[in-house]
Amino acid sequence: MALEALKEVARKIIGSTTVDKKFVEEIVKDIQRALIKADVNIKQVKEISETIRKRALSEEVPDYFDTREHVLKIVYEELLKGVGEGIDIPLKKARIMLVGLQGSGKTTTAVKLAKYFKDRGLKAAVIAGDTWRPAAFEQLKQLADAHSVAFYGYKGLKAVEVVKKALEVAKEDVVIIDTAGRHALEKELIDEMIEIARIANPDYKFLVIDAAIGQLASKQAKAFHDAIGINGIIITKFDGTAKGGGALSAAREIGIPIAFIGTGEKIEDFEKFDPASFVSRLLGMGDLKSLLEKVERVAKEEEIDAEAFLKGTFTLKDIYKQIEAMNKLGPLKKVLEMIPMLGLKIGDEVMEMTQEKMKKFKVIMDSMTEEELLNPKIIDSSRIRRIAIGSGTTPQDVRELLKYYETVRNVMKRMKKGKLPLKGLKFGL
Ligand SMILES: Nc1nc2c(ncn2[C@@H]2O[C@H](COP(=O)(O)OP(=O)(O)OP(=O)(O)O)[C@@H](O)[C@H]2O)c(=O)[nH]1
Ligand SMILES: [Mg+2]
Repeated sequence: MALEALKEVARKIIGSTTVDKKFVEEIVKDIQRALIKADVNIKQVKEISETIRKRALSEEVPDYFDTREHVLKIVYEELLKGVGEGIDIPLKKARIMLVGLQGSGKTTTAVKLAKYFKDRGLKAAVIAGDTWRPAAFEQLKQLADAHSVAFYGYKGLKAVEVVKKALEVAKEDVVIIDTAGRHALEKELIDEMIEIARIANPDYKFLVIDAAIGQLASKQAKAFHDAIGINGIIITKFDGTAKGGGALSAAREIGIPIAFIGTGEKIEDFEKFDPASFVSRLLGMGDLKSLLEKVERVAKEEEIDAEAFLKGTFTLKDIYKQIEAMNKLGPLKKVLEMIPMLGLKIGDEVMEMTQEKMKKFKVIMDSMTEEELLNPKIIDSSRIRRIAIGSGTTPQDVRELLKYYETVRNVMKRMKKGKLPLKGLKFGL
């Protein structure tokens, strides 16, 4: 898949040593290339890459990110804008009608959708509204049976009649209507579609689009939208094409949200379209969004501590809080894997050591008295020995903690304003 190249871009940003104008231009070119290859509409490619360039070159980097994190965040945010919206489908009673060109994946998707709702505790059924292709009835029935989804179909009736009759008897929460596909939109098909939509009055009319058609999706979606008013798009076969970006940008172009994505032939190969996690995955970053938010939140908490210090004291208690803030981010190793905080390049060994040390420091501080925590100056060698014994560590460990405290304290002392160079401090263990 061409969009895979975006993972490389993310890696390049993370691995960079200097983020200057030249580097930003290079990244922007890489992104352009990846999007064009993925068949994203050229106008959108320009828009996205221009905004990334402008922001990366002009925005001030906040304290709590380094330049690379900041650029990565910009790339993430602009791609997110670029993929368009998702749609929230409440888990309640609903009628869904599927339309689309021949072979786009409607019948398979009907059962995938039914299974999706079934897995979430609702009863689901499918209706065989394709009466044009002789094998359509059996195909849907077999798939439905195989996944214990209720099936309604009546041979010998016209599609409109089938839907009418089925809706009279179907008592399931979610009812999904499969319809006939054609090579192109013909009048007969359009009329039938309009009639089914009128009779069924669906809550959702989803257009099923094969990702492989790339940018042609736009024309297709417009035609269906004009005919019956689509309120969601399902992109299928995202697994098998390099052109997936085309359907994505078509959705954005005509302003219809993407509801689901089909990623394989199996019924399980189906997911709700969640723009944030979709883009995170494109960048190979796991759940980048919540991670970025966490870093920001925790960094802000620390900043408040810093203000307190600047007014008066900075004690071991602040170090304790700092360590706890780091712990809130989750396993340090994982965090560092995703976002290279502070520009530290640390190997596994050092990283484990660091986390170990954090734990040790905490244990040591747990063995101190309140007085010692608030006024570390009073800790002399006999106290150091007692604390070491109490915490099951060595006097050397205790000294190391005190030294770390002093270092941080000195850095902070040198600061004049309320802004904190959090970067150097957080993982400066
Ligand atoms: N790889 C892959 N194949 C898919 C996906 N969705 C559907 N297919 C395959 O695409 C082919 C066509 O799927 P159908 O569900 O029959 O498509 P349709 O739109 O109902 O086709 P018509 O009824 O003839 O218009 C089948 O071989 C499916 O297994 C998907 O997400 N990924
Ligand atoms: Mg079909």
